[in-house]
Amino acid sequence: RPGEYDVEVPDAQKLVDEQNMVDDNEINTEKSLDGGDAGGVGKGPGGFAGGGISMTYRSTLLKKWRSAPTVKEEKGKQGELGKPVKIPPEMKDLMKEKFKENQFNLLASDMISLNRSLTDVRHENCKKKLYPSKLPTTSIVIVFHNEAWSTLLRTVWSVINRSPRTLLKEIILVDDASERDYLGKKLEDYVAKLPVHTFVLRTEKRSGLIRARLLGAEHVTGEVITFLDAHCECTEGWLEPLLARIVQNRRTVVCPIIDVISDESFEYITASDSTWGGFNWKLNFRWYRVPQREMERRNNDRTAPLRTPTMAGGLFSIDKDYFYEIGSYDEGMDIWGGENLEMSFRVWMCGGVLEIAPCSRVGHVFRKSTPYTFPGGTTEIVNHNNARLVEVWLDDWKEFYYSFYPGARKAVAGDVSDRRALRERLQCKSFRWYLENIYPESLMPLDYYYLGEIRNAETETCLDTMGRKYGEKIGVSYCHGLGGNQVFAYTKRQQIMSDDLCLDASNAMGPVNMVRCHNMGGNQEWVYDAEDKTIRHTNTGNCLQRPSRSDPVTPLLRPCDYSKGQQWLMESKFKW
Ligand code: LR7
Ligand code: MN
Repeated sequence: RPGEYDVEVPDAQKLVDEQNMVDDNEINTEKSLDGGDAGGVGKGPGGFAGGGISMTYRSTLLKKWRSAPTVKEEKGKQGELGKPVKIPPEMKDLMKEKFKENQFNLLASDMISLNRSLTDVRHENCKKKLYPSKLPTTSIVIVFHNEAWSTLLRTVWSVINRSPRTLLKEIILVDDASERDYLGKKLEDYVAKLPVHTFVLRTEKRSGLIRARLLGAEHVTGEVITFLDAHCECTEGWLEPLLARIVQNRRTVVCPIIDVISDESFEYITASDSTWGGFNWKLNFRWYRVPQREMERRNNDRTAPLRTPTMAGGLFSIDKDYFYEIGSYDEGMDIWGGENLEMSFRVWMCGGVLEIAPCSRVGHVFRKSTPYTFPGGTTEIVNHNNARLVEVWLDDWKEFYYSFYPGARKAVAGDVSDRRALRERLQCKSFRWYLENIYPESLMPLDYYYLGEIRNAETETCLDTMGRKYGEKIGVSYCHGLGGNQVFAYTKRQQIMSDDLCLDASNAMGPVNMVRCHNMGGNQEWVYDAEDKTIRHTNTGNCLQRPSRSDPVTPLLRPCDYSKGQQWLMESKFKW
C-alpha cells in the first residue's frame, strides 16, 4: 500500500523469531537491533531519529526473559487461575448492595487473593519469544478516584509479581480526590512496605483522569511511562513486549491486548487478538475486526505487533521524553473521555506509531456504567472534551460529530490555541492523511458529497434511522432539524450512511434496510441524481419512494417514475 507508513521499520521480532530455535538463555546476534530504528516512521518532528531510548538500547543481546509462571495457585481460594467467583446464595443480597459502590461485584473481588494466580493466556509462540536483554526501565502510573481496595491493590500486586524487577522503576498511584478513608493513610502505610518502590500522590481537588495522569507523569523517574487503570491484572510476560517495541522505535506508543475481567464474577476472559481500535461518528472508541490488509502486513503472524488506528486509552507504554515531545495530554480535558482518541490521532498524525503488542495481555474490569460523579454533568464534560478533540484534530470531519450531536456544537471547547499551536509546531499531518493512510476503513468516509438530512419533496418528511438497529428497516419522520437519527452521508462510494449503517436493498421492491456498511458496493450502492432528485438503487435500478398511506413511516423501493414522491432533497436545514 502507498503511504509513508511503509517506510521500513525492520521488525525486531523477526530477528527474535530467527533466534527462537536456539535454546540458550542469552543469545548474541550480530544482527542485533542495530539500524532497526530509522527514526521510526517517516521523518518525525524534532529530528529525534534514533535518539533516546532506541539509541541507548541498540545493539543488544536477545534473551528469553522468563519461563516459569511467577504466581502459584493458592488452593481453596476463590478466583484462582482466573476462574469465576461463586457467591453462595445467602450472600446474594449483600452482593447486590456492594455492587453499587463501584459498579462491579466488589464482594467477589474482595474474596479473591490480591496475588491471585492466572493462567498464561498468551499465544504459544509468545512464550518462546526473545527480547533485548537490556530493556528500558518503566514507572507504572495508576490514577484512581474512589477505587476499591482489592481491585487497586490487585493491580499493584500483579505488576509487582509479573514484571521483571530490574525493569520496574517505581509504581506511582495518583489519588484523584477520593472520598474513602482506606485510600488515605492506610494506603500510604501499605504501599510503603511493598517490595517495589511505590508511593501515593494526591490531586488537590478532583481533577479528572487526564490531569491526574499528568501529575503522575511528572514524578516518573523511569525511562518509559506505563499507564494502567486501577482495576487491572497484568499477566505473565506482559511488560517485555511493550518495552521492546519502544526500543525498536521510541516513537511507538504501545498497548497490550486488553482482556476482560468480568464485572460480575471476576473471571479472566481472553479477548480476541484480531480486533483493533476504531471510533464512530459519536466519537465513541470501539473495537473492530482487524482488516485483511493489516493481517497481511504482519505476514499473518498473530503474535506480531498490530498497528491500530486508535487505542482504548487506559493501558499503554510510552517513552517518557516522547510523551512530552508529542504533547502529553490536553490539560483542558476534564474527568473522563476524549483523551484516548486525542492521543491516538496526535500520535499518528505527528509522526508516531500506535500499536497493540499481542504478546502482552492485561485484564481490565469492564463496567456497564460509571460508578463516580462527573461534576458539571456527564454529557457536558464528555462533549467538552470531544469538542476540544475535534476542534484541534478532525479538520472538516468534525462535522460528522457535530451533525450527530448538534447540541455539542455549543459545548464550549474553551481555548484550544495551545493545542493548535502544538499541531503546527510538530508539523502534524492532516486528518485526511490519517484517514487515507492509517484508517481507510474508518466510518468517517474519506470522500463524501453530502452530509445532512434527506427530505422527501412530496411528504416533507426526512429519512430517519428511528434509532433502529442492524438489519431493520429505514424509516421517515417529521424533519426535526436536530441531526442525530436524521443525518446521512452520501459518500463517493455511493453509500447512504448513518454512522456504521448503510441503506441496503436486496429485492427490487424493497424493503430498504439498514445494514452494517461493507464498503463493497453491491446492495449498498445508490446514485443520487442532483437534477431529477432521485435516489436510484444501482443493483435493482429502482428508486427510493415516499411511504404509502397505509404505512406512512416506511419508504419504498419502486420502478423510477420521476414523480414528486421519488424526489429527495439533500440540502441541510439544521437548527444550529
Ligand atoms: O475523575 C476521574 N479520576 C480518575 O482518576 C475519573 C476516573 N479516574 C480514574 C479511574 O479511577 C480509573 O482508574 O481513571 C481511570 C479510568 O477510568 P475508568 O476506569 O472509569 O475508565 P474506563 O475504563 O471506563 O474507560 C476507558 O476510557 C477512558 C476515557 O477517558 C480512559 O482512557 C480509560 O483509561 C479507559 N480504560 C481503558 O482503556 C481500559 C479498557 C477499556 C476499554 C475499551
Ligand atoms: Mn477502567
